[in-house]
Amino acid sequence: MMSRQAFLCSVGSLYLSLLLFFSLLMDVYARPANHSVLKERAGEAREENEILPPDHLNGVKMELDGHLNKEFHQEVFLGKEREEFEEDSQPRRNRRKLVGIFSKVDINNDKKISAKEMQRWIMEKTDEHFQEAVEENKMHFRAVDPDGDGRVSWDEYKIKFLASKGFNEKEIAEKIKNNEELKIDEETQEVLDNLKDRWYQADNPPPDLLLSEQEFLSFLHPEHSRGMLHFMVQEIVRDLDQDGDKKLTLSEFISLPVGTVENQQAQDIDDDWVRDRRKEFQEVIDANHDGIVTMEELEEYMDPMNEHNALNEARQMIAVADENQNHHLELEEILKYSEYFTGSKLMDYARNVHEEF
Ligand SMILES: [Ca+2]
Ligand SMILES: [Ca+2]
Ligand SMILES: [Ca+2]
Ligand SMILES: [Ca+2]
Repeated sequence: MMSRQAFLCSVGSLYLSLLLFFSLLMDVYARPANHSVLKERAGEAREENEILPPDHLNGVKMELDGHLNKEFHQEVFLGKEREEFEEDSQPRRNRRKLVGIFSKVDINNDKKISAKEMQRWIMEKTDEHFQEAVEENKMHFRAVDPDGDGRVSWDEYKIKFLASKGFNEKEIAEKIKNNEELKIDEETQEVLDNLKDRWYQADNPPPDLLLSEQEFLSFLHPEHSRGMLHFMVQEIVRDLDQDGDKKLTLSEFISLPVGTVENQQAQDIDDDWVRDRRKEFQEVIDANHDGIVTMEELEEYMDPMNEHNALNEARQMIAVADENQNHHLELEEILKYSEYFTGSKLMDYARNVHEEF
């Protein structure tokens, strides 16, 4: 078993050192508030070092650190176009894009979106995220396989990883070649151990610890490989499980570290955090509603290719904006709830609604 700290290490040593820093200062930030700060930093760190497995996976409902993916429904609604909505704050253009998406989702062209149509769309967008991951992986693989023989050894990866942590790449390579001891701090060592576990998991038989481009994709993006998805769920349960029975109760799923909430503002953020998690646990993740989330249930929940989940998600998305209660989404409803679907508001949604038709 790996300790909670060791698990956090897998997100990046930056996370851990900041956590330590905050606790030393007896800071008043609550966990979610803390987390957003840390996540930003982790994001920055990732840009510098894209060979590390990301915490956040587009189109997957939970992050590696056990947090719910807040952007999930926008990711599966917009697919690759999500970035365009983020960059482009012009309501007219966003509106036009949204109208375009609407007509693509509405396959039978009856001017309303059914749950089935939305489900099919979600599956399509999920695949889009995966194809993106495949493309990005080509790039990242080239970075770890400079000699281009299509195989990366654990040692080669380890050298790249340590170099990204500020170690001298040549020195480290030389020491590994000569089997000399590396002086690595405990924190970095824990991250390394965790990465090595994952490396073993991603390595298909025969276990030679050499990863091909395909295996490296499983290493960075476990969400599309059954075995890796299983491994990822084990890691998450290990982090949240308090009594070691490898299952999660509601209280394990919503518990906050003791003493992290010290002011009202932080308390409010935490209340939201707890409420969202309770709802997700009871209504979605615990599929048989027996009050316990098993690894199997969590794995089903996190599987991006699960059509049943996609249909659920489709129904939820429709329910949010279905003002006339016909279990379908009309264009007006989508435009009115643009912020929910795209993350950006359309101030003039009603004014020109019929312009395009
Ligand atoms: Ca339709
Ligand atoms: Ca438990
Ligand atoms: Ca259950
Ligand atoms: Ca409707």
